[in-house]
Amino acid sequence: MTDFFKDIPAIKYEGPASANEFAFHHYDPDEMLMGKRMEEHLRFAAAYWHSFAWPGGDPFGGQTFERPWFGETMELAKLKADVAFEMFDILGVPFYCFHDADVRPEGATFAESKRNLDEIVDYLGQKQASHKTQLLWGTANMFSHRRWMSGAATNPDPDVYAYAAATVKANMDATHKLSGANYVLWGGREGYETLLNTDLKAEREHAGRFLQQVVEYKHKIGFKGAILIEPKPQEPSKHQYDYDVATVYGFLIQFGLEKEVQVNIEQGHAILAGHSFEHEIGLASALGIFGSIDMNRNDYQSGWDTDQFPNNHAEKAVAFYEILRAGGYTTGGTNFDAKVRRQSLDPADLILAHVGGMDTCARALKSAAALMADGSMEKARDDRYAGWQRPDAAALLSGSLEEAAAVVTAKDLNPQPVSGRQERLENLWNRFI
Ligand code: XLS
Ligand code: NI
Ligand code: NI
Repeated sequence: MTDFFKDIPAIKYEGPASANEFAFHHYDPDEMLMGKRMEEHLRFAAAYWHSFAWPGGDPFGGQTFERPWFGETMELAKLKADVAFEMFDILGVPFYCFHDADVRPEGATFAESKRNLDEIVDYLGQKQASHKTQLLWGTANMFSHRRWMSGAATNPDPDVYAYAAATVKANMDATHKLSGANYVLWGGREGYETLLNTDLKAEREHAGRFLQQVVEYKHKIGFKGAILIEPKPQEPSKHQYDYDVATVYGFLIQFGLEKEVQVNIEQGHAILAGHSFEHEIGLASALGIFGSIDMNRNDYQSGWDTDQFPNNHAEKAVAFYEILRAGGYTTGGTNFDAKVRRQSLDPADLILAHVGGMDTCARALKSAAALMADGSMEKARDDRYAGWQRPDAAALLSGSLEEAAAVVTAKDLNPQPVSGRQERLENLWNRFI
């Protein structure tokens, strides 16, 4: 045991009436909802990078956190892993996620970085064997080091493409070895700063071939997890190629990957793309590519991906309703890709940020499940589309445009608009929040 979280107890469910800060007020892992334990619905994951690798910098100032594991040695990387698993134990989270750069020191050469990764993967494997927390997903950091500044798979330099291939291969091997449930690709630098120096067509094609190679390799090594793309419109690139769910779907279709790859949807990224979180989830589900969630919000004033813990259960309830409508997660989960603010220096801040996020999601899920059980919302939706159950309606879709047009004269159609009942449905929602 390290002494980083000393005096912080394991967090238990005490119910909404408890005034104990170090307790869950809404998240009861064993509570049954729609025939499933809450823990299995939510599948919470903690993110290694924000809690253990981020130094607390912003564009105007550097490091604010002083953590005993900061530094680029294997010994410190192991201390970091020890503390990380202590946090996972305190929270009781079933999963965690990491990038290579979060868990191992960068080496002077690729071979050295790879050796460091292999060594820490063995260490993490031992941790997983003796703790509850398992790997939701692994990923490669191909955005921080200066070699990636002009892209990874979309870099104008083919040597960087090769380096990206070696990096992703190493990370897929690591994720496979640790029995990860998914492998994520977020293309922060897969985009451009200015079209003046960019061959957009070539870059997209290279990204498409790269993703095909990732899928080929997944099958070759027998990795059973899902490959997930995490859409984001911009930041750090001015324009990112995997802008949003709809853009990613078009890209997958172009490269024949729509049955192979799903999406990891981040709340803050959805907002940056000008969508709601629930829109992105609902669309991914409609397209058959819903995979997993990064549950972190932006500050709505700043227009940046500020990666804050969720604290508005009413807002998240609508998102969880879409997840329930999609049938819930299969390999995916609710990953807190979220960080405490740079003034939140205390170990307790790290723990309580997660407790608040978990409670927010639990409360949202309970509202969503209650609304689903009530059935009025789905009944209203079914009623609105009931006309499409008629045989003559089905014939409109199976026939031609002229046949559909002819119905108007044959039946002397003059359709009358009906209310969309939005406010009544909003009122219905509010009864469950
Ligand atoms: C950045 C992304 C990143 C991915 C993993 O905005 O959210 O953290 O989740 O590379
Ligand atoms: Ni993310
Ligand atoms: Ni993000």
